[in-house]
Amino acid sequence: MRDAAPAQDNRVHLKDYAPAAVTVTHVDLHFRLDPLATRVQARLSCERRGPGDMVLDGEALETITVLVDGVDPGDRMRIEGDRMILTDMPDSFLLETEVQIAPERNTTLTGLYMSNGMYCTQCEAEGFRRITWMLDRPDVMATYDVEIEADLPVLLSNGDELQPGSWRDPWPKPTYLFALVAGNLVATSDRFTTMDGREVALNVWVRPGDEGRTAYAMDSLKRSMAWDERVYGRAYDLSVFNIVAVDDFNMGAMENKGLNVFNSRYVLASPETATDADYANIERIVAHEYFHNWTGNRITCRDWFQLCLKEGLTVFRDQQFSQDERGYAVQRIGDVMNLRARQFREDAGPLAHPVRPESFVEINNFYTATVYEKGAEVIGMLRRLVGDDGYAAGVALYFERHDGEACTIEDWLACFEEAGDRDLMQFKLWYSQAGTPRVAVTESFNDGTYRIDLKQTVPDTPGQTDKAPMHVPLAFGLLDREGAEIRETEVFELREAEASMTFDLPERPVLSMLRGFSAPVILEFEQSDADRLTLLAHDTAPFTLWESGRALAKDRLMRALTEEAGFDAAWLDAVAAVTTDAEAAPAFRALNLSLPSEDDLAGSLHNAGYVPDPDRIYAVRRAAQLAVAERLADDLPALRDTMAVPGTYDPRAEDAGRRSLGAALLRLQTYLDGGKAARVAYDAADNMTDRMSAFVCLLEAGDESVAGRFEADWRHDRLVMDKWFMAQVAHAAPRDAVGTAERLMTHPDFDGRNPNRLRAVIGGLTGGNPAGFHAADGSGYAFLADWLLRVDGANPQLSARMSQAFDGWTRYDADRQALMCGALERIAATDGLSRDLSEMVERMLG
Ligand code: B3K
Ligand code: ZN
Repeated sequence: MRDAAPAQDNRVHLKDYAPAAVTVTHVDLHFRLDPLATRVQARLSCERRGPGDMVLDGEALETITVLVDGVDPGDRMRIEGDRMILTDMPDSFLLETEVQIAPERNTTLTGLYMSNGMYCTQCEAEGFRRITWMLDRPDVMATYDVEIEADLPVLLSNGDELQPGSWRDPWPKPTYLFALVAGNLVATSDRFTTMDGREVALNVWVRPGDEGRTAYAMDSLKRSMAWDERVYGRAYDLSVFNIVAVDDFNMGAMENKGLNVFNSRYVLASPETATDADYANIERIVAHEYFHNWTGNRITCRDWFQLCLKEGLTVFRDQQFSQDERGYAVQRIGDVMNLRARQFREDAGPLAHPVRPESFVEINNFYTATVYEKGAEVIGMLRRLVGDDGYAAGVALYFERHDGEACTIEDWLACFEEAGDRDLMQFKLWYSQAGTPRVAVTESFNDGTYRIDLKQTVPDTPGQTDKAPMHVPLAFGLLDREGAEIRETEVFELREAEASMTFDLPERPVLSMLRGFSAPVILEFEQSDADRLTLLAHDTAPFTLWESGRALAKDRLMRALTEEAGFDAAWLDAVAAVTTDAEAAPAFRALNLSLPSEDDLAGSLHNAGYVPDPDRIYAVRRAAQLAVAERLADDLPALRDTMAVPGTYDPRAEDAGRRSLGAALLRLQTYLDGGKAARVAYDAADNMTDRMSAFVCLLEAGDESVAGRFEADWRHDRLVMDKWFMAQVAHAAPRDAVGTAERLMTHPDFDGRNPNRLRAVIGGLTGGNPAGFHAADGSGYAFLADWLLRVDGANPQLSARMSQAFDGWTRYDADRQALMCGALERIAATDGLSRDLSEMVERMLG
């Protein structure tokens, strides 16, 4: 695949894809584990598929032997940097290699590494080449036999266990799904019987002492397995499914065949240590990784440009699962909030890229909100266009036709064109055109004719201008002035740059547009307050109902920021009405109370032609919260009482919803009483959700002792302490945020090598405290740049990921731009920068 790229260009291009000349059909691996001198013997069964050399990948390997069919290949083998080139190979041969690696010295957390005395692997995207010589590319799918030799009680790999330490994976898989775990681990075990009657042993492996916190992960796994059978007709296909919790992990989790490796924060939960949000994340991520078994593992990606084929689809599936398990409305609203916060931001800045990128320097930089979350929205649009039956038929055809293959987006779409009998040519632009389309909506009513005019534009993004109109499914409905629905949801397919719809009606209706957030677009629609209030009170579609309240709030905040307008009684009354509406679900009422974030407001101001001032955004947002608190003052104590959840803690969505509204009300109360109620709540809390809610209120209220008390109670627990580190930075007053982060990094429990801990402090600042990060003196930027450089040598994936905090730099005033640009240039000028971080910095500098 790389051979076709010009020699001096380190970019990989989609257009250069070519299948390997020689492929590997079976892999035999023997590991003799040792922290500094692990020996890996590999026997690769190789078969020619076309003319040319065999080019294997290897990184940081000490090569001991290379044999072809048992003999030294002599000058038919050469090693050039990270590649081994074998020339004049026969049509079929056995390649045997032995290498030595040092997992303990591997700080990158890819390949084989050690975490707390445990051996573990992370091979996606290109980590396998750090274990042994191999064709480390997803279109080479092989069966594996693995033997592990080590003086450790638990030795795990993919597939079924033949005898202790010996594993066979009968399903052909690419290298990135390989996994090995060895250590002193204990399992929580259970069983699942598949719909075709096969018994599957389920294990959640953790370090001794953590076994009391695995129940929810196991329960989530069983529900995921049942859901995939019920909804997609997909059953599990091995005799065992293992999940392992690892403390040092670069991301959330990894779907290795039959052996999922998880960041321990997405496995371990008990009521005392985990919040409702943690439980929801565990459920979602366990489901996501499990669902990959079909969408990703059985059918994988031909090349890394097709990453959204597995990730967009699997996110879509985990979102469907969470909707079924937790309720559609709240889940969908949460998913859209997340999409807007992360993907819309990405799409609006220098890192914008298509759902299927066309080139990369380091593929790990493309595990993005665009590939994942926008990729999932594209699947949702596809389903809306082909209908539920068309979607079911298309997916069934995909599984039937491509099982065991490495596929492309074209393969996927062809299934829907055939099964749904639709032309998806224009729809395919969603995969290639970056940027969030804008759809402007105007309406008019004349002589019994109601008319909606629609106009779409797709903004320029790096490397892309003059884009073609997209195929946008717009779900909408109409209400009459009293709020009764007069037209149920229908879908208008916007395909041109401009289009209109007309309706014969006795009076002007109220338009409920973009129901269910049917397309990932920015709607430019200046709807009247009266219409928004009607929708907020009566819309039958929960997403647009919430969105109307959101639009009212956003409008107030934007006017306060740009015109110094105050907060009017009509809006405050509307907020109060939803908050006190005993008929509405508490989780929904809590969502309605959460104002647009500081980052959202900064982006919106920038889009509207203003220069955002982070301090002012912080102050105005607080003023809005205070106004809401004052409006609700009389109701707050009684309302909070009604949200108390009786009985023992249960993470179920209904209880979590009550706790989330209770927490939102406590935040408002804290504005009025300076933390009095929060102090009582902190002392009374019998679960981590309530404790954290009160904790952040007290931090914001400036309580001087609560951090010390929290630390004394929880210092022994690393996952709880991550929350402690993060909350103090995120909820510090902006002027103290950088100082707090600096101070915490000298705390004895701070460990800059542990991604969770590092992300807690750095993310607490860059994501959690925007006004602090954007301190006018540039101290936040200097702090981030220093840390990125410090981390980059050890863990490039982590530094590259965290650097994204700089991607909004062009939004700000000239002084801040100069400071951020200076920080990026300082990074760029540093010698020995990783490929990962240098690509990110170059893209951000443009
Ligand atoms: N597939 C992995 C992500 C791998 C990231 C590599 N940098 C987790 C997931 O999406 O399920
Ligand atoms: Zn995934």
